[in-house]
Amino acid sequence: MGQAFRKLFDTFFGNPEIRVVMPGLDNAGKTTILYKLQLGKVLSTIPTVGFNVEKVQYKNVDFTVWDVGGQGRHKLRPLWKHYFNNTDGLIYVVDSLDRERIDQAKQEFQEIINEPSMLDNVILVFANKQDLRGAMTPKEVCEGLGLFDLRNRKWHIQGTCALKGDGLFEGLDWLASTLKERKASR
Ligand SMILES: Nc1nc2c(ncn2[C@@H]2O[C@H](COP(=O)(O)OP(=O)(O)O)[C@@H](O)[C@H]2O)c(=O)[nH]1
Ligand SMILES: [Mg+2]
Repeated sequence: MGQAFRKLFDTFFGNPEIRVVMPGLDNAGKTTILYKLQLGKVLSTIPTVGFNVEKVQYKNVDFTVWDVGGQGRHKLRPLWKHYFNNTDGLIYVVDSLDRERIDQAKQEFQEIINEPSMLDNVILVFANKQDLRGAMTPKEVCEGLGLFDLRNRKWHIQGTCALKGDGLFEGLDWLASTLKERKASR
């Protein structure tokens, strides 16, 4: 699996640097995804109390992952805002089984994509935990996040099962080719 991802990155994400941020509520499956990609060593840092950041770097591709929402979100937000600067792609990870927190997931998502530095970003949503009975379908997650209402944004949703790795490749493939197209048209 890791080899397939590395090959994808080699083929699609050319130079210069590509920066991808992957926020989401806790328990969405972000850390699982990061390890599943097997791109390299996952470096974990805690720049401040209650704020855990994980990073993986593979050649010129840089992934940064952290939890949003929950307690202290207003206090922490200014700390992670700078992670959005100079990013090329946003991957927002949702626990599709967590119907109770879909509104909170939406609120965070909408705030993130409306950050001034994120307005030009390509948006990939992973509707994760599709293997679980009772999980929201990708379409339901779309509705839950308000994706259908977005105007002038390039977005895509992908159902995934991070535990098995299902859907991750397809989603990243979309992200890679979309970024490539965009680069070519500029
Ligand atoms: N059934 C199932 N469980 C998952 C999936 N992805 C993650 N998990 C589980 O969900 C929990 C939270 O995952 P984690 O990666 O730590 O979430 P994070 O807080 O977003 O980093 C863990 O127990 C994972 O094993 C999935 O696709 N299916
Ligand atoms: Mg985690």
